[in-house]
Amino acid sequence: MKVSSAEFTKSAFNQTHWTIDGLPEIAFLGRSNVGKSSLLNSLLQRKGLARTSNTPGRTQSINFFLVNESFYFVDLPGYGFAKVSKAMRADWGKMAEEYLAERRELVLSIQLVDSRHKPTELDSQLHEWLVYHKKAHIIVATKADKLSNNKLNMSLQEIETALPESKIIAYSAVTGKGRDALWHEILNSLEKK
Ligand SMILES: Nc1nc2c(ncn2[C@@H]2O[C@H](COP(=O)(O)OP(=O)(O)OP(=O)(O)O)[C@@H](O)[C@H]2O)c(=O)[nH]1
Ligand SMILES: [Mg+2]
Repeated sequence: MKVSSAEFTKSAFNQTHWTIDGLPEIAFLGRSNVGKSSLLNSLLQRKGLARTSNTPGRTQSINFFLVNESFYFVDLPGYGFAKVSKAMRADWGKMAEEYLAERRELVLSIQLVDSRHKPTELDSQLHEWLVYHKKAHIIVATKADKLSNNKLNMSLQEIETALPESKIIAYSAVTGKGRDALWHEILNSLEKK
């Protein structure tokens, strides 16, 4: 995929801030620190476009990035980092669930899970929500460079058991592993629009 332009458009803290040009959107979802912003930068091959950090909870708003002037990547805040984790109904819930439930422009949700760990309870809840509401989605297992091939394969099986019936792609923002496969899925969902 040739990315000829990619730019930050805006941060949204509520629905009135969402973009209004009707272009299709691909959303990145997952717990804090799982690698959402890194994945977005890696796909676009733009270092530092979406801010990344070791501090969980870095991305607090819904951030829109316009790609090739034809669709948006949408970076959602990470969930499950606040100690007061009243599940998805807490802060994350309000903003993100409203977006997921109501956003017509959304053509694909990319759910990120850490390839080194079993999916968490919140990962499962989000996944069940996506399946139940029949939202087009795909699972990306991040930080694949941190595991041997053998361990990665075992981990992918665990993820498949925990989050069944969804396509899973292993990804590394460091090596670019999974980049072509994920772009393929993204372009497919944009065509279906
Ligand atoms: N080795 C490795 N590190 C990664 C990868 N992706 C992300 N990281 C690291 O993981 C940390 C968190 O990455 P972010 O992209 O900021 O995570 P995020 O999901 O956007 O986090 P929040 O915005 O806080 O929700 C950073 O230190 C990244 O450098 C990867 O594929 N491989
Ligand atoms: Mg982020």
